[in-house]
Amino acid sequence: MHQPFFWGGSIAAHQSEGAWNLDGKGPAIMDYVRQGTRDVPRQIDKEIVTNVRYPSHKGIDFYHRYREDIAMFAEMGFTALRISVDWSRIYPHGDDEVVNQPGLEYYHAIIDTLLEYHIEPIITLYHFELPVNLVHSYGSWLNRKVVDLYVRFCQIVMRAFNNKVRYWITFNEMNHLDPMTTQTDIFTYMITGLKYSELSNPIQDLATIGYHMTLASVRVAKIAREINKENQVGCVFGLSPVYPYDCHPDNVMCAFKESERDYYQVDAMCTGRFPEYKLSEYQSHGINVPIEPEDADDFRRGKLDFIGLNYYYSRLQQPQRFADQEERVKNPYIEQSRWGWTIDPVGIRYTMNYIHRRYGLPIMITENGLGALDDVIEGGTIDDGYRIEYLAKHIEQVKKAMVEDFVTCIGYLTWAPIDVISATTGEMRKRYGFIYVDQDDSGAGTLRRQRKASFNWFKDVIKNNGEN
Ligand code: BGP
Repeated sequence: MHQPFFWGGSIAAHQSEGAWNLDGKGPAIMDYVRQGTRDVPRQIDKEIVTNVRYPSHKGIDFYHRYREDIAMFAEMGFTALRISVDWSRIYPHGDDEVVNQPGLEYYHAIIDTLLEYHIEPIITLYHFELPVNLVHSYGSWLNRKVVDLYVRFCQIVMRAFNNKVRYWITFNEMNHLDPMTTQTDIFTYMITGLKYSELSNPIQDLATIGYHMTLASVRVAKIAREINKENQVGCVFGLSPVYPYDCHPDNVMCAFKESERDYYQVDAMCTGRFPEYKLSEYQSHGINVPIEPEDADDFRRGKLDFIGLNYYYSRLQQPQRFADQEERVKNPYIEQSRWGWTIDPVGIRYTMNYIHRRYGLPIMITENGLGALDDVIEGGTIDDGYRIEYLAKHIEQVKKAMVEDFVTCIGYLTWAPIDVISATTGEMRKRYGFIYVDQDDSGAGTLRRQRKASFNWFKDVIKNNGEN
């Protein structure tokens, strides 16, 4: 298959669409997450209550404005757009007997619009959009039945768009829930709809969830190629280097081990078997992974065709002696964004090298970008030079990885080409786009779209195939 290099961006349904209860959509886990206090992770509700803002309910109204938005992406010269298909639009409760047709029609319309502009649709099948009924009635990914229901949903979607879509992504960032690490409630919730602090046996539960999600991914990859042998299947992981605090061998070892926590699922999906080292680790803690004999075939035949890499920052290993400090120790060589995310372009080259050498698979950069406060200056311009600088430096390192280190990379997609709701904070003011959306954190605003300075800059980058 001829492999083009994709230039474009990534968005997710729950952060952009809005229309949370229109045209038969059921409630999904992110629809229960309300606007929190600034800079603090959002509250998690059990019910939808009135007089409270739920950022996903309105999103940026991509649901109604996708034509205008896609036309602007086309104007920049995008050759790919990664969107997610929200499970709760297709099966409102996750386990319904029949498909919600308006949900399928909506995604047909988006995909058709992309194809009209010769933009390749890249479809994520799970970007934190779990129907809430599957949490309440099944216990989320703790239950193997949810694997079956997810596979059924993916099958319906892959068949429905078989004539139009070749690039499928099974999951977004499932790798952040390593069972051996204490997790935050908000991250656990985003991936599973469950709260970490309420898990009865966190290590066992996260091991079960991690196994089930990995199994779901390999099963879908296997079926994708049965549906169409041209299908290219990836899974997206959030990966970054973990630098040792200093060159003391103990710290180097600790940094290595911390980094490895992100990789057991990548190993499982790329090597064709659930890794022995993880099973041994579980065994030593008395944890049982719910493996069934028939799973082996899914692992063997469900290997990935490419790895999706979400890269934002690098991390610094925290030596034990700083464990009781509230703030993490900072890397003195690297600046940070307002939200404390390090800005480290070399880290993307490092990570690309590492995963390409470890697995030998093509990489697609599926997310990279800078969350920043943007000011609209008098006259209406938005001069986001800081974003241009961030992206230019990262693209330069991607090129080095490809040209000097011989890493196979099939695309560079920014997060997010248009301002969307922030996933981790629920804020609107944490903006990533080339296109400004007029909405504030309270949900007020006209939703008018406006080109930022970075818009024309990225258009030139694409035109010049990465030179800037
Ligand atoms: C990634 C998620 C995205 C996106 C991004 C930026 O982990 O896949 O959904 O939101 O992070 O994070 P935030 O929006 O919190 O700044």
